Amino acid sequence: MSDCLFCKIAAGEIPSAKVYEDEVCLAFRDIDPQAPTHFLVIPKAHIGSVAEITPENAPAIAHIFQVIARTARELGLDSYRVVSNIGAQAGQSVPHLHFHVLGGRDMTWPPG
Ligand code: DGP
Repeated sequence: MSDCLFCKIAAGEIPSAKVYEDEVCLAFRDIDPQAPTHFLVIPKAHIGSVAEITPENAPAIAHIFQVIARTARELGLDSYRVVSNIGAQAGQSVPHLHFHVLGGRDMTWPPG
């Protein structure tokens, strides 16, 4: 999508602090980190949110979770949280599917 922030980051049109990249997805550090380690993993193809996961794009999502596990391990995390906000009420501010990966501090539950 031409006016999508994360599509532009995926295409390299807007710079990001990349921690992993392949043909399917990109992982980069969140601009407003909420934990000592906080990165986002996005599909390069535009998907609006978890609510738009389908049988057709599900292989990319499975791949992204493998990337999350491997990248978290490589960044030294052995305990971390994976979050995806869906819709404005849940706090989604960028309408391109992204998984937050947060670690390096104690977490509370339930999230606010
Ligand atoms: P959410 O609120 O769940 O949609 O998360 C969006 C996240 O994206 C938020 O934690 C801040 C981050 N973010 C927004 N704009 C940029 C940007 O231009 N670069 C980077 N690296 N992160 C961004």
